[in-house]
Amino acid sequence: MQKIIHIDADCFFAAIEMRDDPSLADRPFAVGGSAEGRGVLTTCNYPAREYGVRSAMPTAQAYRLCPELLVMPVNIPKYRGVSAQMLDIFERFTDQIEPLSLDEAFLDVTEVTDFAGSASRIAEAIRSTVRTELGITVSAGVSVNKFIAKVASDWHKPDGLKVVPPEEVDSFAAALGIRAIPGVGPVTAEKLNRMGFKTCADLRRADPLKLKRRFGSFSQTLLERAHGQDRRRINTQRIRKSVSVEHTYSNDLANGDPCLGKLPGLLKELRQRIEKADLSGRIRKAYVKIKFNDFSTTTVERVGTAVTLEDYRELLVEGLARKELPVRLLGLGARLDPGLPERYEQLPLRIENRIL
Ligand code: TTP
Ligand code: MG
Repeated sequence: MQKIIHIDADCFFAAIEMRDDPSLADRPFAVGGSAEGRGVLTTCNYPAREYGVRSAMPTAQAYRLCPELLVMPVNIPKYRGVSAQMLDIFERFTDQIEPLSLDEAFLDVTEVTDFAGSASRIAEAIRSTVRTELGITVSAGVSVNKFIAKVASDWHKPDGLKVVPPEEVDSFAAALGIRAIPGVGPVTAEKLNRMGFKTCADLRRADPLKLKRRFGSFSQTLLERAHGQDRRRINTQRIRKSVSVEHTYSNDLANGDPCLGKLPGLLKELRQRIEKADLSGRIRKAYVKIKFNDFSTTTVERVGTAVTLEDYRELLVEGLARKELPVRLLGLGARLDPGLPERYEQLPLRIENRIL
């Protein structure tokens, strides 16, 4: 059985601004574009939520609901920094991390032996570490799969922990409204409502064939979630750990100068990739990979924050000396500081498009 923790920061952007200016904490406060510029709010603190102010709401509308609302401009680089710090903290507990957005991640702690392997205790330790080191609060959900853990993290928000132990998953899921199922938006919910299904318990009684005719392959997911089941694993691939280029040569290269001669071209390509993905600030190591014509592979690496021809030349010379064989493949790469995962880096851009 899996042990999954879902972490989601509380009013993330607003929490960071409140940390940096505590006078904001007790008054309704939001982060977003200006009303004059027809801006939209990214988020707001909990006092503002009492007035009905919400994420993605036009700022002008928010002022109508709450005239004393204070709106601060968005500072994405600052929030990205805190996001990376959160990720660093998670990594002290497990390497099985799947970030979903700037303030949200799944952690698989099934194999963790610290804290007597207790996922609840790990979640509490993470929450308190984030609070002490970063000055913001996160809520956590703990359960046997992603679906239930994610629903649970919302349960006692803000600054809450909800654990759904294995024996309670069935009844916990039964009571959920169908909108709790990821992928069920307003349109699907309306269709399901018209078929008489409002809760997961209702959905369990559905005729699978009818459901299939209506929703195709999604019907399987619907039924699984209705029973509190979710077989999806943690996807750790989203954290980019390196950037590289490599070439397999149609004719093996003689071990020596012909290989060194390929370096400038490969390095040019690598630099283009680094630039395109905006990764230059995250380089921690340079490495060279060599595959000899006996198909054995070797890599040589060294610490460095820049990718220089001189470094790669030295690494390549060192690697080539390991075997006196012709070379099939050459690769150049840079290992990255975990920083922010790729998908994640795109998120603020999407947000910027939407609100600014
Ligand atoms: P959320 O986790 O959805 O919201 P939140 O952290 O502000 O509040 P909660 O306590 O309910 O979790 O989103 C994280 C951040 O992403 C949020 O602080 C601001 C940004 N965001 C937007 O820019 N636009 C949006 O529409 C949403 C929902 C969030
Ligand atoms: Mg959040």
